[in-house]
Amino acid sequence: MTLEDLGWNKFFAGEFASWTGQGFVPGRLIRETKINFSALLEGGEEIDCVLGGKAWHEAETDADLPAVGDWVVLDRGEEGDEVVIRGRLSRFSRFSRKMPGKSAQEQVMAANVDIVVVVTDPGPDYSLRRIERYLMLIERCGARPVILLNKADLFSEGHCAAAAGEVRELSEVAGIHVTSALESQGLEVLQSYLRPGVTITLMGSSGVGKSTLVNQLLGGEWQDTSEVNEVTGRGRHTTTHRELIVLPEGGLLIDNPGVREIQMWTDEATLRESFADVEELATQCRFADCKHQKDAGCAIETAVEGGRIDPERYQSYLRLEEEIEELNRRRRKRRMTTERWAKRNRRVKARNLADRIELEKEERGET
Ligand SMILES: Nc1nc2c(ncn2[C@@H]2O[C@H](COP(=O)(O)OP(=O)(O)OP(=O)(O)O)[C@@H](O)[C@H]2O)c(=O)[nH]1
Ligand SMILES: [Mg+2]
Ligand SMILES: [Zn+2]
Repeated sequence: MTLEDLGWNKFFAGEFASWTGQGFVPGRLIRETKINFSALLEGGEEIDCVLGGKAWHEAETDADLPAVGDWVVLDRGEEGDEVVIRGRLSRFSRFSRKMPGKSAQEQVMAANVDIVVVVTDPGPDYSLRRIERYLMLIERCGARPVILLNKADLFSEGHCAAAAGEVRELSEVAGIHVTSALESQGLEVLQSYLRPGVTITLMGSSGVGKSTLVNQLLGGEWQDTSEVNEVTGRGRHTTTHRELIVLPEGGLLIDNPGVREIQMWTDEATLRESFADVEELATQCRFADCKHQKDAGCAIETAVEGGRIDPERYQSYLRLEEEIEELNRRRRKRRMTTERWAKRNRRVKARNLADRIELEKEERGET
């Protein structure tokens, strides 16, 4: 297995150039758990690794942290040492969503992907609004969009074709295919997208057949590491970890756990940009400290009254600073964790130093 088989190219080689000569090797992250990462190296060796303190520090937001699909700089250290991620190479693309919950911040679900395949069905999971949201996120990611209407065996041909037609209305560029993972129908279309070094990530709700598709493409040999779902009693295997799989015939697939919430993410710059015209008006208010709420000579309120600015948009603008504050709160929270970590690391170092002094004393026979 060459680096190219794993998706390596000139872009990453250029990114890695500044790291050479220090004994580091590049690796592609294939798995992430709560405690560590797994990476694939040239030759196909799989190793576990942890994030280095400096790399952690340099990440300003969660989205900067390494994610599955990322190329990282690995320090193997001495024999028996923990392998440490020293840095993350820039991404050519990333598929993100809004972090679940209140924060509007970005969560990277897969890095360096060429194609995002959204799996759904023409039945219970089918939602044009959700598909539309996925398409917007994929457009932002820069990857090629593909929509699969899976489980075709459960529906009439006419029904499947009608659903595919509706999805086609949403996008002219997306690849739209009707498949049945169970009956290996239409899988050749997925195969046609797969080439050595091409990375495809599979997204969609739980139970739509993402893992079944992966398994079929692997010739039914893939052992999913998930547990059987005891609750439904249907013996369903629910994927619990995001995982990048290298296909024997070339190409890379990322299988994801089912997604419940798929929303647009945003950041301060994007938020401010979307209100650039209102901010411009604010410079024309009579008072520099205008709160734009019943203040005399407020240019924004005048514009709202004159129908030049939508009242709802005006309300969102008033909440803008609050929202930005919310975005930054999360950032600060991350920083605090970092500092706590640093403190703990210093304590560990201090303890090691104390141990060493103690040991040296012992060796000199002073104790
Ligand atoms: N009838 C039919 N059943 C399918 C098809 N594809 C998958 N299934 C079944 O749907 C169930 C869920 O499939 P999975 O592949 O585990 O779904 P998933 O998308 O990986 O789900 P999560 O891992 O929870 O996100 C399994 O019982 C599959 O056998 C299909 O094309 N037709
Ligand atoms: Mg799965
Ligand atoms: Zn004003």
